[in-house]
Amino acid sequence: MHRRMLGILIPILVTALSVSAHVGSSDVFFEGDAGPYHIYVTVRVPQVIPGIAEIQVRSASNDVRRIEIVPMRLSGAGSNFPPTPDVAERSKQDAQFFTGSLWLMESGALKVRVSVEGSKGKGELAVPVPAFAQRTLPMDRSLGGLLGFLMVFLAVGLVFIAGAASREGNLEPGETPPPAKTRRARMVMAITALVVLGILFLGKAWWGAEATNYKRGVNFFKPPEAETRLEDRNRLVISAKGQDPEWSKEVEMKDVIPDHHHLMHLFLIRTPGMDGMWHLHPERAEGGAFVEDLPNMPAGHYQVFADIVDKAGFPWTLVGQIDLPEISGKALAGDDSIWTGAPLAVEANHASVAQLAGGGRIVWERGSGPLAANAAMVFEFKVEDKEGNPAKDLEPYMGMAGHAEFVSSDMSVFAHIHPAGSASMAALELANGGRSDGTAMIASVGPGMTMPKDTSSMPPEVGFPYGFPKTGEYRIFVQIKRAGQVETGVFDVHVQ
Ligand SMILES: [Cu+2]
Repeated sequence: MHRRMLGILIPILVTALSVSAHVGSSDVFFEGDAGPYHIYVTVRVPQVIPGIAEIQVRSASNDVRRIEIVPMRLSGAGSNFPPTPDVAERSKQDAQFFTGSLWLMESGALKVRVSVEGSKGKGELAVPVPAFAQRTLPMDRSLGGLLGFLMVFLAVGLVFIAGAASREGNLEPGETPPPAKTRRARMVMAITALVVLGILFLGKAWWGAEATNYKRGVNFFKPPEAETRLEDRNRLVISAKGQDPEWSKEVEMKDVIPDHHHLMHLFLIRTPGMDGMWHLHPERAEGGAFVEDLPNMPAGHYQVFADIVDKAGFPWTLVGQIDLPEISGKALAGDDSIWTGAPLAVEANHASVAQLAGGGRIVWERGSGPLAANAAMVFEFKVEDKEGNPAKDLEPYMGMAGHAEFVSSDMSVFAHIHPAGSASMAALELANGGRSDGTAMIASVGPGMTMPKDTSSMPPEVGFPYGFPKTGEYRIFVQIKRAGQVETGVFDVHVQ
């Protein structure tokens, strides 16, 4: 938790949004098991902090009686002592759908604990919710006008009341105040006016200091800059620079924690057109910078997104851009992957089949109808082999059935999603009281996240809970592993 920031994030005139390790994608989507119950959770984070988060829980089965929700700190003090939970309300139209509202009182790495009760007993899980103020909202004009009027009315009123009290306070009814009292009353009014002006001045200074602090808090939580440079022909060096000077003191690169096997997940997307995507895993060098020896890459302009998780479990995405010359680099290894292909095609955006480089394909079971912004859904994909049969050679890729990146054409939205949803695996682990590399709890979280010893039992389907944050054109990169080879399927969509 960024304790010092908590102190200065006193919310005045602000709106707040919560974001995961993502850019421009504020809601939290989650799929997992609360004991015997499989549930889908969406957290729509408040416009103001303190503010009200809207929670939606859908149960996959019809045997749930009661759901309780409560917000807590993700880890550390406070994460073990929840306030009294709220009971989520069951929808009258849909008995498996529950909704509730929760006050989020502070910024930082939070979680929402969901307790489920039903015919199979009780179950519980926690959804990480990184909450922070995103911008400052100007005061509503009519409210400002009203408050201004009241301020003038009260200030002037106070001066006149003080004057009247001193002039006429101990007169008989009907008696005219003597000139000496009138003079003294003028004096009292002048002094009162000075005192009132002094109070107003101090108030303005206090207000200004709070507003400045808040603005700094807003900057603190903006996506940090990925500063990149090329060394020795193909060595990319990445360091992070926060939007607020305090950031690098609070979030130290030497303390970031691994998230599904890696300290950093680096995405280089060739722009415009998004006709190439490199998903790499830089190593941390001395001093906290990250380095990656790049593979072969064509010259071009690249958008940089780099996911890290700080030691408190708060996910950050560093954002940057770099122009690269043609690079002849090292061979791909480990979990690194590359996709190159046709540029984003807005016209033909309803294709639901993506050919894979290895000969198979990924079919998106998207149903018909347009895609709407702000609708939570599960994106389900089926992997087929060359013959069109369900693929039998799927393997876990970095501990999971798949990874998906949802990227808008203008680069304002970037979301790295897993079968368990939008939370980082490391935060999920912290939220549920485990260790901090996201892979230990994989057996207990959600379908598609199990890591069977016998790879022949990996199912050919993978699903990702997510919702587009706004309208526009998006490219979805779906990444899976088949027979030791990472494959990427690409889908272009228009979101209404
Ligand atoms: Cu991933």
